[in-house]
Amino acid sequence: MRRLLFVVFVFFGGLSTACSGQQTPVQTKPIAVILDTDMDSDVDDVGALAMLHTYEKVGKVRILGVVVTSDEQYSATCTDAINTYFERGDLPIGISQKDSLKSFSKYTLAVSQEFPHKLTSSKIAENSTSLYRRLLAKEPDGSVVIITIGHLTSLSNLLNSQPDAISPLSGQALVAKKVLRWSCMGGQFPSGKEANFYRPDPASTVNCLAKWTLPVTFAGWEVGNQLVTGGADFKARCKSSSPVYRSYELYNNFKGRASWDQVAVLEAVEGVSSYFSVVKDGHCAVSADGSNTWTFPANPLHGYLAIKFTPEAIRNRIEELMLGN
Ligand SMILES: [Ca+2]
Repeated sequence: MRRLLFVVFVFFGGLSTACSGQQTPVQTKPIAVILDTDMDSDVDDVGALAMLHTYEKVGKVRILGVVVTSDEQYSATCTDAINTYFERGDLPIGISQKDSLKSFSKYTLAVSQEFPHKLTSSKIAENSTSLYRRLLAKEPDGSVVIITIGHLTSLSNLLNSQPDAISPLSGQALVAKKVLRWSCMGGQFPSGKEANFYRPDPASTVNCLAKWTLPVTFAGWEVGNQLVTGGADFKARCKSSSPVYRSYELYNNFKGRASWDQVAVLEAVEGVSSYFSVVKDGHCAVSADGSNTWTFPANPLHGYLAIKFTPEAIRNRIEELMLGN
């Protein structure tokens, strides 16, 4: 469940001007992607992962692995089952924690039980820091796109990591060398308090933003919240044998859900394209409690998304990609 504790809209006297002139670069080879997900309480993570698999099938993406940042007991096995359904059961999965796991998701246990996969338990999955480092170390410099659609504990741990047998570089240096950019579902813009930033680990958000030295685009809560997907139309078009279908069925029986996480994937792969504009006139400042504000001075590396095209067109595009037919 996503809760918005409070919403404080701060208007900077015309300073938050959307820049609409950005062009999506011509893509010549698949984008190497690491997805960092909290696939547990909400279901949009399922839609986002399905989108990535669809992109991979058409050659737009090469998924390197999935980081599961969650304390949900069946989050990693559910992720493995979805990957397996999309014929990528070979994808490595890293987890943020093995202890104090809980079972609170409406769909991860059922998907884990009903769909084949190899990972038998979260407890035997690789540590997320190790996986991040291993995947980054073997990729070409400046090539990897990180997409976070959950809280930032694993990314923060990566940035804090020290040289090891995998790489002589610190986590921060390894990221600076190997990563191209970060697409982050998090925050509310221009100001607010959003779950990925404040719950359960706001210090990780502060740390990530302090140590991030590359381009980052924020898909704020207010964008995906306008884009409800996974409803009755989706049910009619999705294969009932799909774990995506099953997850949305179990979550709320196809009443639909906001597409917070799918927006980050859409932007990460297709760029700003015709769907969004990017506000670039400030930077995202995060407080210790995880609340955030878009403020001066401008940091050219920071931007946040605003809807430019019609929400209906974006919804349709997201659902097409979620279907993966
Ligand atoms: Ca999520």
